[in-house]
Amino acid sequence: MTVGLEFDQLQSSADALRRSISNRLMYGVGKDAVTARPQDWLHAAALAVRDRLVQRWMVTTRRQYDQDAKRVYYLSMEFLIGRTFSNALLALGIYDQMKEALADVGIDMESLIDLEPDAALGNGGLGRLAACFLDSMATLGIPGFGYGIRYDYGMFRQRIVNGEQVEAPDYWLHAGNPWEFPRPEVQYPVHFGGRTVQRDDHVEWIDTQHVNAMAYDTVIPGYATDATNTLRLWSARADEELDLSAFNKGDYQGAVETRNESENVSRLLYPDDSTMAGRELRLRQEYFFVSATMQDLIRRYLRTHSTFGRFSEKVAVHLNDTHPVLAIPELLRLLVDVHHLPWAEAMGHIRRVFSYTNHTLMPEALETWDLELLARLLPRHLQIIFDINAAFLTEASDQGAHDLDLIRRISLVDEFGHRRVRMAYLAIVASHTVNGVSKLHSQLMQRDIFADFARLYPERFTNVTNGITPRRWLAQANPPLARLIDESVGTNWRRDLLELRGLRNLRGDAAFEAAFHAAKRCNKVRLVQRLTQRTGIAFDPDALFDMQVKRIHEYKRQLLNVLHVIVRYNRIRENPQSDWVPRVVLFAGKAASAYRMAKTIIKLINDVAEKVNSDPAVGGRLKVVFVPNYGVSVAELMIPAADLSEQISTAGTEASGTGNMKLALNGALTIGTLDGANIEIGESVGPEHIFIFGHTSDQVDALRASGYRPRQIYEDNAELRTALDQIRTGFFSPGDPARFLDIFHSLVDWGDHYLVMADFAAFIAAQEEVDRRFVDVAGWTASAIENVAGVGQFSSDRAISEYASDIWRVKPLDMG
Ligand code: 26V
Repeated sequence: MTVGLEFDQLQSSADALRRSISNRLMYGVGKDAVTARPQDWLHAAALAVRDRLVQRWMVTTRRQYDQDAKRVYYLSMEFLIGRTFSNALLALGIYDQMKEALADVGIDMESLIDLEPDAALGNGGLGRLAACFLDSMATLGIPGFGYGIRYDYGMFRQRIVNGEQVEAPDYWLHAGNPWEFPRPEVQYPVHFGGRTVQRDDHVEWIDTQHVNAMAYDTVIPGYATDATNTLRLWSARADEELDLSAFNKGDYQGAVETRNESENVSRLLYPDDSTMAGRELRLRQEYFFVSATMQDLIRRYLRTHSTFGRFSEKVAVHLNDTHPVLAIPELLRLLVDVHHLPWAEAMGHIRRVFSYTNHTLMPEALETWDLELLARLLPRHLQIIFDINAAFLTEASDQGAHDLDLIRRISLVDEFGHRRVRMAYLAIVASHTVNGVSKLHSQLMQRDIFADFARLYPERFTNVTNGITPRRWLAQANPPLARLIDESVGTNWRRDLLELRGLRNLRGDAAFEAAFHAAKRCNKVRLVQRLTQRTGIAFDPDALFDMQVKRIHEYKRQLLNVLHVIVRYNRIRENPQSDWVPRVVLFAGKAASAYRMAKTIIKLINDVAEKVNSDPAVGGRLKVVFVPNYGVSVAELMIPAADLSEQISTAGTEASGTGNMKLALNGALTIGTLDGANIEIGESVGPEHIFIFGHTSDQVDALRASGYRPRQIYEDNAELRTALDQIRTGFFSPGDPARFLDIFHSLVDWGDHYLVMADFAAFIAAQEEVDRRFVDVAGWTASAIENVAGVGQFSSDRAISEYASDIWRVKPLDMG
């Protein structure tokens, strides 16, 4: 006789939450109210929230099985989740109740929120996009799984010491992670090395070494729905058997070392988003997580199906850039070598399940892997890649591509110099759909880097413009504006961001404009307070807050922004009596640790800041602030406070940008080039409400083709020359006058690859226009409102709906 399990039905009143927190503190954390530290309260409160998520999670999982739903596997090396606590509270609709419950026991919730470490398992845009997409998939009820790596060390913490970036390890798990469920029962071996042998009817991969991938699951709540999804991250565990043999030989120390070494594969996130470094450990990471994922996906499929006949009806696998592209040869290997499917049938499944998003046109960031490294680490996969290539090149020839030069260009193996596999080409050849992330990017992708493939398979290429989740980037980050919008057009914008269009009906409503302005000011005051606490710098909340927040990269042109700052500084000093519009120019962003120029740019920003901020002649009318340790939480603090959003990449380089969307949604006006999604943002908000300047991508091409001469611009433009000479001669670095010589030379003498000089004059003119517009408070506020009202289409819900219907062909789960 057994008795069924009985659960408490968890309620969401403040009383019920207080009871849950007390129980979790006592029985989960092992503390009482006397001994509990703030971290313990946070942990207990997080567990109380998690319990409520789990209820929904079970419901969703059950429905997925009952409905035999098609599932999306979103494979990404990066998930930049940030904090989970308030996000989950808002999703569950228990924010106020939790605040009350904690207040009842004498705890201030806002201060607890700040104790949670960011899950910073990503570099920048690509990783944050994956996190926004998880949020939208759950909210829309799309049965989706995020799959990635549970790095012990996430994105490094950035400190600024003497104006320079100093990196510190981010051991984000130090206090434990209340959001994850370890699944020691879900482990798969991942093999490396060894050799292949041809048996009668199949190939065997033998003499390998292996490490186990163990699953950790995190619940991803949908907003205001019972639907939830799972983020499954893999952590490396050495195999017990493996070290037994070493122990038996009496080599205890050796055994522990081997163990550690094999577990290194999930140790750290590579903090480089600029160059393809080609490190063996990185390749191991890529294979490690896709191998475990493909094994997991097959197991899940076979639990409810006895053959692979309906595989592609039930499975969609999405590759977030090429980093997980080894999933293709791995799935082929599993289907052919392990499950003994004929090659042609397996290849058919592959082509129906995979899709791939490209996120960059920069040649140095396109992945290629050395053939010899692949042969050593993954010999069977290299064979499979060769086989795919042979079949593909034959097919291409059959389609009339007899041109030897063309065949060489499209081959998956780059034969020029050291032979390398071009991972993007492998992704294209094996996927049914390839997309770019903004209209311009998708066009350029087809015209330039993938031109030959776009001619061969035009139907394969498409665009899905990126989006951001309004839950985190407006509801959570900007409470004053969210409240105002609720009062004006209702609360449903959280689920349908196009409803923000309703704000246009309030055009000319002076009371609404005043309230909007007040909300912005409130965010600016909050930012000033927090930065003054943290950095000691004080500044005026009524100044124009001009923000460039993103990774530091030459193509993003923080240098162009700095040049404007210097010119403005020089103008103020020359004309101190004039009516200067007060400005605070804020920068934030990390530089890849090996990217010398990016680090020098950070130092320049800080040296300029020191000079400008301490000059009494400026009288506080210009301030420069570098906010350290940019990440999701710092972004949530900064973005709502921006008046002006700097999106000034060289046209044709920024695939989409998503910070541009976040800033516009929070009522900042964009100053930007016609690049990435800026173009679509401009179309949506209207040309009067955005400051567009500079060369278009076609003009960039033409200028480069006609022989670009930056030194000429230097010689012709006196203000620019002065600014550059100040940089060159140590005006900002008197103790080390040669510090910025490379910056000077890269712009003036070494080709200025990103056309900073060519866009300088137009940028300064656009900034002058910004000043003129900002002094008209009502006019500026009206434009800011038009920005909020106009960017509804940049919701990640819209993006995910497009992926779901046009690429993955999945439907939302029926939640009854
Ligand atoms: C690049 C690389 C290069 C080689 C190996 C390691 C590694 C890791 C990360 C990256 C990231 C570069 C790609 C990226 O983040 N692209 C950004 O994607 C955003 C989302 O689509 C988009 O908005 C940005 O414009 C684009 O730069």
